[in-house]
Amino acid sequence: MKTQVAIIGGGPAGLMLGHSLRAENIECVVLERASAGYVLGRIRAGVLEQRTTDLLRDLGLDERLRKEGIREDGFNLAEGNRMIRIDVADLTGKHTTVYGQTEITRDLMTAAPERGLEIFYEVSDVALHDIDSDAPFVTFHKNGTQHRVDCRFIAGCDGFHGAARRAMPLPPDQVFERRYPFGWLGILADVPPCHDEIVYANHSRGFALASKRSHTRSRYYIDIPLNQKIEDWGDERFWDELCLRLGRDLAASITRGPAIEKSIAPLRSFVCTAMRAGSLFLAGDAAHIVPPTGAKGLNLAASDVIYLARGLTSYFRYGEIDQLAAYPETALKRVWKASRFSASLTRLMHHFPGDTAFDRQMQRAELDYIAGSAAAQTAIAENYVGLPL
Ligand code: RFL
Ligand code: PHB
Repeated sequence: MKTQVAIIGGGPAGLMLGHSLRAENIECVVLERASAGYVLGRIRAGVLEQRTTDLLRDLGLDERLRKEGIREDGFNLAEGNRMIRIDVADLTGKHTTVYGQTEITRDLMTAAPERGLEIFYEVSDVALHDIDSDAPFVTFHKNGTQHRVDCRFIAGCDGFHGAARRAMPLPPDQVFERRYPFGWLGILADVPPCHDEIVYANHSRGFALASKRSHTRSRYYIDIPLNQKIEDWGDERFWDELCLRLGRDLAASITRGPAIEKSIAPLRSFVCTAMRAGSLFLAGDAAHIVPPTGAKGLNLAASDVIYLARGLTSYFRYGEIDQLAAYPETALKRVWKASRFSASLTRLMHHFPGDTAFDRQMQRAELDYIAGSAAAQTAIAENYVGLPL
């Protein structure tokens, strides 16, 4: 088959890009390794920056988001029994929205047929060819048959473990990485949230996060060492530990219930500054990973998509390559700032093995400073709500 843009990966980045291109009448196909059900079963992001919800509004894909998304005007940093509220709305004039990544993905999948966005699920052996030329192509298998997609550009939206980045020549000086010595153990439970806004907690026992998906569905995380497994964490052990880490007052508001999902996500900061090689462009987690502290990953995927769709539109509509050529530089500015914010919030709210009493005092002093400084709170709020494009 022949198309203008072959998109590899049908997660949020691939689907948002596909819809953005179809809105400009650009032909594209999406190739996704997993089944639609599997993609929807992955519980991940929950907090959307205003720029991300604006993108979905501009695409006319926010009907359910407007009804079911929960507006959040602030969030909290907790330490022991003290809570520092960051009044995001007051400090920035903007807000975030709680709406699950699963729900966005479902909305984008549902609207695909009516917008002429073709998605091939359960494809295997995706391989990229001739990316150095103006006529690259992608091959893949589906139901035992090999297919070939000829195109002008390939968009690698296939996440951190995908095929696209591996198809690029990657000099070591274009890869930047930090691995963290812990992961987040997350559970989803059909119980009312313990607080009406998100709480990030730094307790002497470790990190905890209280979030939600709706007024009746909670999402909680604690950090655990990388050598621990899900089987080590029965529901009751998780709830006990969460209550200890969130402090007395929040613990009193926690409703326990069976976990309907439980997973571990290792934390990593990763930036591949080669976001383009010839006719191949990377977007979303394929190009960068941030630790989830600060909720930037999905939002960065959305901003990449906005920049990349603009560049591709300018190329296909006016034959201009400049905006597309500037994509890596433009996108990376935002990526590095979000990486900095996520890494610094991770440092502030977690205990690292080997931390000394001095390191602990530094965290306390920083939290004290934030508690008493409108300037510090503004800096956090503007990063959390999303820096301008
Ligand atoms: P995805 O979601 O990984 O999608 C990539 C898709 O590509 C497919 N794929 C392939 N398809 C074809 N051929 C191949 N060879 C392929 N290899 C892979 C995969 O099956 C998949 O469907 O990347 P994308 O689209 O770039 O989206 C990125 C986001 O998923 C990610 O950044 C966020 O989930 C990060 N994140 C959060 N981001 C936020 O903005 N706010 C949050 O509150 C937030 N919370 C989180 C998070 C990530 C977490 N984990 C699990 C890492 C919380 C957690 C716990
Ligand atoms: C979530 O609701 O899953 C969530 C919220 C905030 C984060 C990360 C994840 O920083």
